[in-house]
Amino acid sequence: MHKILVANRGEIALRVMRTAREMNIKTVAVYSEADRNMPFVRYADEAVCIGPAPSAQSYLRADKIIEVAKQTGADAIHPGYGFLSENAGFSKAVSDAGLIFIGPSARSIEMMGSKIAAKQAAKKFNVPMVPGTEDPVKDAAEAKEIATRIGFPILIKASAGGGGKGMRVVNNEGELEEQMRMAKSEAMSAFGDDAVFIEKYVGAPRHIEIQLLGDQHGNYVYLFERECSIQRRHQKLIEEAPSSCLTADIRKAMGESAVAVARSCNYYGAGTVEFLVDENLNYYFLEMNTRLQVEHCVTEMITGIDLVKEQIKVARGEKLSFGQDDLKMNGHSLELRVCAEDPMNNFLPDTGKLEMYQPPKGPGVRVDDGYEQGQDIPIFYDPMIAKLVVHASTREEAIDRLCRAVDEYYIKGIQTTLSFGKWAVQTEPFRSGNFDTKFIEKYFKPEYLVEDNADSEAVAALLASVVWNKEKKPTGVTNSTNGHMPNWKLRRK
Ligand code: MV4
Repeated sequence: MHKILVANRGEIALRVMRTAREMNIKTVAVYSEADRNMPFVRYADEAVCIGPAPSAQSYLRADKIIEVAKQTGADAIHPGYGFLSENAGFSKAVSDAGLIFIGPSARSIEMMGSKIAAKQAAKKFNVPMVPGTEDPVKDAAEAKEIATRIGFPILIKASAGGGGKGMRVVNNEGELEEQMRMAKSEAMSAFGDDAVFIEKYVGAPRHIEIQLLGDQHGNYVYLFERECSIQRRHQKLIEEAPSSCLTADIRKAMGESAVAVARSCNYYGAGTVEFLVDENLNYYFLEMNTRLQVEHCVTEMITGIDLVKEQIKVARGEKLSFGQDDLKMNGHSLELRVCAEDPMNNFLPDTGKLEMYQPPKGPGVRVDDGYEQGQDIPIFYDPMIAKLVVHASTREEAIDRLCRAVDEYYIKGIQTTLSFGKWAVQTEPFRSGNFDTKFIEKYFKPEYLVEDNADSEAVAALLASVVWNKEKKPTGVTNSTNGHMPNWKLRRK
């Protein structure tokens, strides 16, 4: 493999290109008209504009992307996450064009894309599942039978859904008929497939996922878990590895179940198996994500494995160079997604210009970002602008390190989730490890960030004085800051 086309943008495009460069593989960026000045475009050895800003006219143009790969002499395509990464048709089209898709086969993507097919495959390997159905439920009468057997509340889920899309909670028999009808019609219009299935509703579960790697020769390893319970509207905000609630025995059992799910669809490449974990630490298979995930970095930090490098090696047909016993967890890692969203205002997207942008540095800090100072955050794409990842020997030290890094992180021009992250990791439930997917709903109030806001007013005042010193002040007056940034965070919270 000599040249990889990266069919993505922003931080993940850069992330993939960095590893390619370390492996002496050339890179091709494809970009939309909105992204011409982005760092990933400059970082690539070659870059080709593939269309206007909307994704449907650029990053989702499979035909165009494959054409550019051929024109530039790329021999492989890495899809990143989102966009075309879990599109079975794209995986197949790339292979049919004589190129290597750095990801799983079209068949694996297709099987795991159907939640019903995924459950049926996993069931043969005795993977634990929430009580419910592994077959499509045709109508309300059948749904009623199932609900009577497993008891309310239940969840109706779309087979073609996933990631929380197309789910409906049903609390009692009275709601059943209406919810079935709505679920099916929603599934039809969203996915073109009205197949639904039913599960017992697990009230306040944890969301824990297992990272795995498989090669094309049937070898598998699991790279332990990521705790992803801190999320909002099915968008994760904080992830960590390891989870503070698993025992070594449960970790091993979940790891082996995850590998069984991967085996059930002859999976190869990097993949993630999602589980729900209840308060008694029972775990249940939810779905498999057939891509490199946003939060893969926390796994890299605790295992020392470069997941993109392993993806590339597997795609080249190599055998995994390590086995399960070679893998050890080292220390603790936390990731905070830095999104252009306003946590004080219902996490609404906040677009605008990154007037100032200074990421944190120092021991145990990794920032995977996609923008730089002076750039506009386009409205066309995901609002995540960076991932702040820390690593330390213990969970407590990782929390302190994340807080320190948030203090150093300096962003002006847009609201971000940084203040939320610092608040969240310092709460008692987070510190004690006693939290679930209802964390934000249960504990968060926008007022809790007001103190941070007062702080940013102090920052604004200090900045004004810097500008005044540099630009407006009559000459002859001594300059106490020399135009450098003052110590702008006055106190630790
Ligand atoms: C569930 C559940 C409770 N019971 N299934 C949401 C994402 C999708 N992968 C599955 N999801 C859920 N499935 C049963 N049987 C609760 C959720 C869920 C959830 C799961 C993980 C992380 C956050 C969540 C937020 C709300 C609901």
